[in-house]
Amino acid sequence: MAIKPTKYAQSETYKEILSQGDVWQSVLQELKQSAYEERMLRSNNRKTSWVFVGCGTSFYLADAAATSWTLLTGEPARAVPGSEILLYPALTRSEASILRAIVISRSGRTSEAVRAAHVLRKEMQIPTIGITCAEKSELEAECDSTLVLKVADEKSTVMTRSFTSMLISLQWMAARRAGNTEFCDSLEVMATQFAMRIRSLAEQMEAFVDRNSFEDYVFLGQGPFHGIAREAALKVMEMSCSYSQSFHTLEFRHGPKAIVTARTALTFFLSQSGLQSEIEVLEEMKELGGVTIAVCNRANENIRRASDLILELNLPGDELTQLAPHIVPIQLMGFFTGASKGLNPDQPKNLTRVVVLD
Ligand code: F1P
Repeated sequence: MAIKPTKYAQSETYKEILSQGDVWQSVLQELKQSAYEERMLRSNNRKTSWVFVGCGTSFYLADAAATSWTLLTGEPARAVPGSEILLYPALTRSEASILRAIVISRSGRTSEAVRAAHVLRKEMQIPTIGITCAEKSELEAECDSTLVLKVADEKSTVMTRSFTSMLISLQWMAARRAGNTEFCDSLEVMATQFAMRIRSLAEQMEAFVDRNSFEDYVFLGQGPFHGIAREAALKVMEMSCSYSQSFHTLEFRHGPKAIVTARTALTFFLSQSGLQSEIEVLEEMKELGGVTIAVCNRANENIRRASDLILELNLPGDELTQLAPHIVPIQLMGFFTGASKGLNPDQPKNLTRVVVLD
């Protein structure tokens, strides 16, 4: 679907952000055709616990994937940055139950991720799965098996469609492991419908950033949406060099709300599971004078009253299928805010596409 003429049409990052609905559909088709998960995910009926590993955006992906995994399979799962496997291996080695590891890396070349896969598989004898967007990577050489999502790879330095595509793939694998084919089908419906929604969300966010500028950016989410809030904070930092933080929504009352002013943008990733409690925090921050942004599936009257901007996804299905779409409006916020500050989101300051250590 052609991009409407915009001053950003030449930007690889912008094009890749807008390509997500379409790319997700291709990723789900590839997963359906691949016998990948049969081999690696076959249930051994003994409670397995999972450790998800990554660095930077891939660590926050690990966070959202681990919480999704537990909600879909009932198996314990947690996210660990690659550096913790290397510097504090005892924290992982001590796990009593059967452990499996999933190491996430868009490039498959991030030193901490590749070395972590080696330690997990070779030194801890933990079966290790890799997931990446690059073929024949160093990570693949260190893992028992690797899922390669070539179609989701990107030229952009910051991770956008690779983040959402790898997250959706891990959710799909968790649902397959749990025998939940209905969830896999609803991911396909979500991807098709979101492809039709993404442009109006981009127009909404572009207009909002044109009208507003902020000193502080705060992102709030509970459960699986907390990993999304952490990634949102990183995206705005990476693309616009702004001061940005993330918290569990209800935790924001316990001190951090001290920073709220009219120059603070507070973005709420509203879940269906915790909606009422999360709306109470939204209303309280509005009363404190903050500028409030709600990213939700469907807005009700209370949300409309307490929000300066509402990004409504209007998608069918389980709230977990809407996890990846929730980050897209904030990828756009980071992009437009960076551009409004005269920065080039395609070449973010101080960043390289991969962190390779000696
Ligand atoms: C991870 C990562 C990116 C970050 C930057 C440096 O890369 O930290 O999240 O935006 O591009 O690399 P990878 O291990 O997923 O390739």
